[in-house]
Amino acid sequence: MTIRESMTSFTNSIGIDAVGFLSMDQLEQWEEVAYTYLPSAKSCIAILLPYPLKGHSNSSLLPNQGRISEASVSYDYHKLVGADLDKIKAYIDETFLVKSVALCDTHQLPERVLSVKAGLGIIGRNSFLVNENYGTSTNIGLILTELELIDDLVDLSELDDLCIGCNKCIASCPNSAINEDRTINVNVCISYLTQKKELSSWDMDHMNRNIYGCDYCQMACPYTQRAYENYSKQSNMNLISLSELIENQVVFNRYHQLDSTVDSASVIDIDNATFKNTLKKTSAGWIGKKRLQRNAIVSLRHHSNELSDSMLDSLKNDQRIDIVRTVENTIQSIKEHQ
Ligand code: B12
Ligand code: SF4
Ligand code: SF4
Repeated sequence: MTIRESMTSFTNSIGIDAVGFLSMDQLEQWEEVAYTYLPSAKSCIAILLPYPLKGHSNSSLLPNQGRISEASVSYDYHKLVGADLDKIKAYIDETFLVKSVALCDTHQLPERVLSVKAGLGIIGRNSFLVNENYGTSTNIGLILTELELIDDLVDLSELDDLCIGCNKCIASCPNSAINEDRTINVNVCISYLTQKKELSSWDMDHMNRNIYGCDYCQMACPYTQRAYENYSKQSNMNLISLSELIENQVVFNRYHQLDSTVDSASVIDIDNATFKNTLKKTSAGWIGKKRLQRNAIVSLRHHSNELSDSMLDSLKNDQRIDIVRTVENTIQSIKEHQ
């Protein structure tokens, strides 16, 4: 058995079937960046962890509800991918007695580009890595290792362009953020807007009731839709609403996925302890309670009614200056649109 065969057999044994390998040469302009994480690196391993993306439409939102992207309402993917990477790293350390470093998201290597080079998919029009089996709904993890895995590397010229150019992702984007060259205009992407520290009035007007993240261009992709059908057949995920979680004091774990539709009030009113046991544990949690509450207030500007107006009124004298600013801006915007 070659080293690569033994690695693949191990990753399969822990439930990961999307795994690819790169030589350091293939990292091209990112090779030097990789050496800052592991100076003695000889190769790179990329893995994909799929997640369920059921899909929704904005019309299914009730008044006073907002949306947390389906990509972010499960247990924090940094921890899930991190746990799998740790198992692979331990296997390499113990079996081959060499050093490795595990990386997920928060580092300077471009995970999607490296996944393409490792043969795990292509870059779609929406800038996502599109994998044949899992579509766009995967999170990526990388391992830099001293292991030499240079045999049998992927020949990129032989890869089919899976993206069928249907442009459904482009049509689905409310802010026309998708460029022609398979990149996005980050400054108008809703996902970025919901993560920003400071929001302009334009930003708030264009967040489209999203409290964290955005899924439209993923949901539109036929590969992702097909992947959900396959995923849901085998999934042991437990869909639960935020209010159910709070009321029944359920301990949120990796098998829970929150309903992406959420009462804006339950986010605005959330206390520290509840936040810590619920949203903080999801992939949306890292932006913190204050920013999620701010975004929940922003979501109210799109559906003014008696309840949302009284909620805004009660927040006018809040102690937190940025909450008050968001409330004032939201009230102003509602007046202008009446
Ligand atoms: C910064 C960042 C963002 C920014 C900007 C994203 C962007 N599209 O530019 C913001 C905040 C907007 C964002 C949003 C989201 N993100 Co983000 N993000 C990142 C992060 C940290 C860095 C990306 C980056 O700038 N890389 C540098 C550039 C050079 O690489 P690139 O973005 O991949 O783009 C290049 C390629 O597309 C390449 N390219 C184009 N065509 C081709 C063809 C070939 C053959 C090749 C080789 C390359 C290539 O050209 C581009 C420019 O050089 C990565 C993690 C990481 N470390 O990579 C996650 C990551 C890309 N994000 C991810 C996710 C899940 C999201 C969100 C869904 C989160 C959410 N719930 O809303 C959204 C989706 C938005 C979208 N449509 O992409 C996943 C994507 C997984 C996947 N299957 O693609 C990643 C990989 C994190 C992870 N570990 O799972 N994100
Ligand atoms: S994540 Fe949302 S706003 Fe960003 S490019 Fe995709 S559809 Fe557009
Ligand atoms: S929706 Fe169509 S154009 Fe967009 S990434 Fe998927 S296959 Fe490509």
